[in-house]
Amino acid sequence: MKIGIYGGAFNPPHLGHITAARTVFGLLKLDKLLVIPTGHPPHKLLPPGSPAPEQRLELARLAAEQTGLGDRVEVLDAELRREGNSYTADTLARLKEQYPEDELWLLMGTDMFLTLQTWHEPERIISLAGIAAFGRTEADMEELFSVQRSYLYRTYPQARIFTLTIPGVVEVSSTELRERLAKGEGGRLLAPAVHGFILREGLYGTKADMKALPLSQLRPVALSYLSYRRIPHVLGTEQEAIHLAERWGGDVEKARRAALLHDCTKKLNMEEQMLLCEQYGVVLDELEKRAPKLLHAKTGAAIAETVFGADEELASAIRWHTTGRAGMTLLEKIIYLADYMEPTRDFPGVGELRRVCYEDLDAGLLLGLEMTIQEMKERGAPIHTKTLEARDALKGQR
Ligand code: DGI
Ligand code: FE
Ligand code: FE
Repeated sequence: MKIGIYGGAFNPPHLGHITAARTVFGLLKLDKLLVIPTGHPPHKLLPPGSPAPEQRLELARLAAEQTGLGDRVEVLDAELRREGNSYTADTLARLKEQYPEDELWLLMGTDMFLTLQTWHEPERIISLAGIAAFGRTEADMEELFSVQRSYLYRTYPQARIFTLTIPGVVEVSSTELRERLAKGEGGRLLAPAVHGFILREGLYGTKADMKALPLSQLRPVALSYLSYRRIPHVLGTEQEAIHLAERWGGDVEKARRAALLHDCTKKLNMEEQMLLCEQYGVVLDELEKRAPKLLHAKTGAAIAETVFGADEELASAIRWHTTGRAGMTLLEKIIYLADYMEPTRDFPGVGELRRVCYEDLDAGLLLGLEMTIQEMKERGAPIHTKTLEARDALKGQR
């Protein structure tokens, strides 16, 4: 196996880190990437709003997930739990013990690469791992990298070095980024989910009011609750909800908010869902106790209300987005259908459903409900009574 090792303060992890990790992973054809956030230097007094070790770990995990590498990327918390920084040479030696048969590659940016000979035991580092250095511009590469490369090859003949330019990598220091975040800027230099976590936790001097977030902040915050693969679905639902609300005279802003939050508890497991139900007094019916997929609509509505200050109309659109119910409000219909047929959905009949929804909303809703009922029958899954009632009520109207 070829294993990449990417250490750093990641305080916070930004788009530059994510792009570099993904690019080096692809070009070196790595099999695995270990991300290692370093410990807090004990001599440094941390400014207020500095993340605690658990928060830095979560930031690194969220950022690692955004590389899209799935379970090929892993965040190690060993260094973070240690007091102060550890030497890279020691970290590599430990990893070499753990992976004796594997090829290790140490990832680093320009500044680190250019000062490698001044690190603790550079020779040991170079004997344990190849060096994968990335720069942001051609100038980094040609004028600086080549000189350093020849120097290292001369000094450490066993060195393996791979240098590359990553165009489009953002040029920002973490210090500057933290200053910008404190002023309410800099979000565009972060993956949205990472930015959302920072806002949620009020890190780096951000002071977002969770109960009154503007859409530009609600979006990253909402995305920070999702698994990486669900993000396109939720953004698609927002887009479809805008379109449907415009078509049928709904409240576009509310539709967007509901869409962004509709699956905010989806990644929680049954136990976590049940805990939320207890906490927020969510009452479950018999089927919901057995079908965990149905639970997230109710817990999502509770979170929208209590954490994000959603009103009853908005919360109710989230509450009924999975099953539907008889006598749905316009917003409930919009969210139910946007969730079902947003652009990233792909199943037989979705094209027809989209067409009908923009021609006759209730006809679209009836079609959506009937398709769900049919699918549940085929899967042999119990059908929620609310779904049957919703269909019957619509049929009775027509
Ligand atoms: O959360 P999403 O995946 O975006 O979509 P959703 O909230 O509509 O959830 C869909 C899931 O819920 C899908 O796996 C099927 C399940 N589901 C929907 N209606 C019923 C149902 N499961 C049962 N057992 N009975 C239903 O009536
Ligand atoms: Fe859902
Ligand atoms: Fe959904």
